[in-house]
Amino acid sequence: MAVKLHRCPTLWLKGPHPCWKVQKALDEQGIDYEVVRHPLFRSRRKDYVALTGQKLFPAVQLEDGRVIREESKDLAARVREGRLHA
Ligand SMILES: N[C@@H](CCC(=O)N[C@@H](CS)C(=O)NCC(=O)O)C(=O)O
Repeated sequence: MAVKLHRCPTLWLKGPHPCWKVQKALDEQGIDYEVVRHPLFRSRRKDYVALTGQKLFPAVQLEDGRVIREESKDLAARVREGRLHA
């Protein structure tokens, strides 16, 4: 089973976009992941809020179900530094 990247649905937004920053780090590290796209409208984001306890994207869910939601720059650094499962 792969880790899950929970993110917004705007897959075409790149550059400094928070979800893209983390997705790019996963790609660069060759980490196998599944993208879970959540609704852009906050009122329709109940599953994501229940999972993470907050509304902002992105978050990474590990194989054991643990969810990591940090500032995207910190999450990207965690991925790059091999601390995703630490
Ligand atoms: N400073 C935060 C910003 C997170 C953020 O704004 N994420 C956007 C990604 S699309 C988001 O959740 N937008 C939807 C919203 O604000 O409801 C980070 O870098 O993690």
